[in-house]
Amino acid sequence: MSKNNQANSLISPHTIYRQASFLISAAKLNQTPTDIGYEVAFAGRSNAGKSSAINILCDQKSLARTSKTPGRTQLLNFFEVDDERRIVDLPGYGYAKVAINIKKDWQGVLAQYLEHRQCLQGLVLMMDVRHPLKPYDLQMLEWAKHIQLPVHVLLTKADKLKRGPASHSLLQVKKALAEMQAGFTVQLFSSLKRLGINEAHEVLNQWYDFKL
Ligand SMILES: Nc1nc2c(ncn2[C@@H]2O[C@H](COP(=O)(O)OP(=O)(O)OP(=O)(O)O)[C@@H](O)[C@H]2O)c(=O)[nH]1
Ligand SMILES: [Mg+2]
Repeated sequence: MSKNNQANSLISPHTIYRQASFLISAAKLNQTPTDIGYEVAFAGRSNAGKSSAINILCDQKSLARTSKTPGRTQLLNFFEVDDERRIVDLPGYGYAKVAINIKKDWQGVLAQYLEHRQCLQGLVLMMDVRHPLKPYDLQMLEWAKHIQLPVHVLLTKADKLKRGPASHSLLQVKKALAEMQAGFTVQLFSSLKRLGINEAHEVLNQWYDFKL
């Protein structure tokens, strides 16, 4: 029985994602894996918690590199979940201190990847729960709508807010997404407290076409 058939019939989401392993880092599009199967990309402002979210969703400590220094992830980092399914950790956008030519370069690569990648099923967009919907986030959402790319927003670092303010932020983002009429979804998430893992797995499972 192939790995995928096993995944489809027996294994829980936690077990599937736990198998994820690093595949390749790409600085240019011609370094990316062959454009087949299913990919889900993780994007968001620098320091939003993208790499931490990938680690927690895959129940691994250091699959994706995390850092206190914003702008750490400077390449498209590919992780394989199984032979057909990949996670992509994208470089954070909106980090001012990166040299302008490097910044333009990445953003060009990022834009091309998002627009032209056939196997891309959806975008997990991370925003710090304390300050969501910054101009770059709005641009990303508008653009995803334009290219008809499904988006699921993780409001990260939810542990930094009490329940009331966190719910308020969630509602605010829900409203903004509803107004966009693109079917985008949102949830609270905390890598530190392991909050929102099942909800995020459900979205990933659908995008990866896992029938669990
Ligand atoms: N309190 C708290 N801190 C978090 C959480 N997730 C990430 N962090 C911290 O936020 C910082 C940035 O996390 P990363 O996961 O490296 O963020 P990133 O979006 O991948 O950053 P870049 O790759 O630099 O764009 C690190 O110091 C993490 O420890 C969380 O859920 N709660
Ligand atoms: Mg990162």
